[in-house]
Amino acid sequence: MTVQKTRVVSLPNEQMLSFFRGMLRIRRAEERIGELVQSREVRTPCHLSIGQEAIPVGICAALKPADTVWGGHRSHGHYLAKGGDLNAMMAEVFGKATGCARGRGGSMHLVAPAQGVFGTVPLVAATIPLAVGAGLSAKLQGTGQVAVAFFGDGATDEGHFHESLNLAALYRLPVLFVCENNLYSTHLTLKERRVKDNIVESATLHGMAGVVLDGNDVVAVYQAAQQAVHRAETGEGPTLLECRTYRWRGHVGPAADLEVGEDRRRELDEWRRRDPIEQCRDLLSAGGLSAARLAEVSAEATEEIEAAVRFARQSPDPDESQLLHHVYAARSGC
Ligand SMILES: Cc1ncc(C[n+]2csc(CCOP(=O)(O)OP(=O)(O)O)c2C)c(N)n1
Ligand SMILES: [Mg+2]
Repeated sequence: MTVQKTRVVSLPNEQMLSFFRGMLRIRRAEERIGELVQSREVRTPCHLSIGQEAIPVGICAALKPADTVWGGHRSHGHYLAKGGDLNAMMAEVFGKATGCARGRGGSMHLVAPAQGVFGTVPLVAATIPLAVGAGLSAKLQGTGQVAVAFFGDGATDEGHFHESLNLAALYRLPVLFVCENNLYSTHLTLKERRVKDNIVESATLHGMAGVVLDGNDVVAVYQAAQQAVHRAETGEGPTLLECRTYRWRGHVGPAADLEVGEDRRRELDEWRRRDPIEQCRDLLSAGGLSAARLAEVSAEATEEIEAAVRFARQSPDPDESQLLHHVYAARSGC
């Protein structure tokens, strides 16, 4: 398995700063959610993507507003990077009526249709075929939209991952399959689930482009996404991007799951040294951005998160009388 180096040109500081800001917002939001789960103020199960922020930020930076993204149980980053409203996400996590799913979904059911987030769904691999459906619709209607399926390495163990790749390749659909390979599916390592560390080879088998990336390098992810979007938009069809990364927290909740697997502590030390946000900060410093400006951006992110927590706390609970609303589609005349 060879990790492709795609960083060929340096990007303008403004672009790097927007990556830094985007990743920091996700990190701070999830750190805060972790604290709120720990104190039991938030009761929804929360799967944190701390350590993996470069993937949603790098991919979504290459998308147009009308493009769609489809995520799973660990999707705060996908929702925020595609432009989902932070207040509405925080309120959803609190189960409030102002939440993006009216407080009915919690952390694992985020939705922002106006920003192209049509639903994150915790059934592992379930949104991969939905992204293919969105790609098919875009192609048939000639909208020029691209669909992105974000999923974990665990999702590639499911049959419909392969069915989806096959269909998308056959019809040359404008789809990006983004595998966030954090080396674990709950507590099972990749080695315990596969004979070979070769997820990317599924691309060749199904007849599409495939590439392995350093998923902690936001510039590499962005540049690979740009190339994949170009392929999608010019009728060359789908791409599989296997982004190697690591989640710092446990499978669910704020703890680090240090008791899981023999190597977790060593791996965590190693991957913390490859922090995507710190790498981006180093590039910005090297590009001449002052420590004061970086501190300012960091303080802004913290303040924005705190404002979202205040918004969520002050929001009303869903009204009990509405419990059965939005359960079934309303048909006229019924
Ligand atoms: C169809 C299905 N099977 C099992 C589960 C239980 N489950 C939830 S998350 C998860 C692991 C997913 O691992 P991966 O796809 O690698 O994503 P990660 O959690 O690492 O981000 C499992 C098995 C589920 N939600 N849906
Ligand atoms: Mg995983």
